[in-house]
Amino acid sequence: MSDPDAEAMRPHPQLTLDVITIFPDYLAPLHESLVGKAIERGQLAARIHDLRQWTDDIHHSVDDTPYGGGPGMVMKPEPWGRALDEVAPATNPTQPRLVIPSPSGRRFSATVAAELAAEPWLMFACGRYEGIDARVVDYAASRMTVDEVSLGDYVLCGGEVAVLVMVEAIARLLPGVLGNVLSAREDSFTDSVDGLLEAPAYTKPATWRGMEVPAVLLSGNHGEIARWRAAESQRRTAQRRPDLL
Ligand code: JD8
Repeated sequence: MSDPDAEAMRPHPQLTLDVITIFPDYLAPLHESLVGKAIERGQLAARIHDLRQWTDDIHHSVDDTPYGGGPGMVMKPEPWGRALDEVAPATNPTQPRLVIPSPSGRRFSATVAAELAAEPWLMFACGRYEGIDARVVDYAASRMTVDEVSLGDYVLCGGEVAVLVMVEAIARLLPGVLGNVLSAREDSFTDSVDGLLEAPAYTKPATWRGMEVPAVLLSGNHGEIARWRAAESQRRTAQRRPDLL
């Protein structure tokens, strides 16, 4: 983007993301596919920061042994404090919402994704090891809204993958990010529609390895197709996810 006119024509991003991590390369997938296209179009700004730039010792240490003993290491508070202060200066009246992936956080869902998609600025703090010194959350919360968010009840090694998941779920809710504006609303789990699983999808050829596409989908009868899909949604949900009914 070296053309100054093209730069001037670039729209302001609908959402700015700052991600702080000791593995910036882990976030490279953000530049692919739908999220990458949103960045190219200027709808989304994503800045990935290496936490080690805010270390002050020769070894660029980000972790230390836990007070009280126990296994593993804990992320030191000082680099995190400097990172927060530089990315979102305390004197700035505009503050991001801080999302900290954590197995003890509030469970991520379509509702949380929609809440985060409504914000102009999100900062993600990716922990590793046994997590981040707990005082960092309190320090950040004195200045900005902080959410600890969990993907689910299984153990990851750090917050990076959780950020990839959350950003993909958030970005597709931004107006104009998906090619088709309708498809975001109608997808499974948007909880806005009816909270059912989708009917199965088919494309050409109509016969493949002896298997036919359901005839109703080839009928051109849109009323009947809609009824068939609604019934399939109901049937599949009852079979696979009865908890949703
Ligand atoms: C952040 C460090 C690993 C956490 C010891 C090994 C989310 N659904 C989820 N499961 N796990 C995480 C998650 C795990 C993380 C970190 C998120 C930072 N770890 C640690 C404490 C116990 N393990 C997650 N979102």
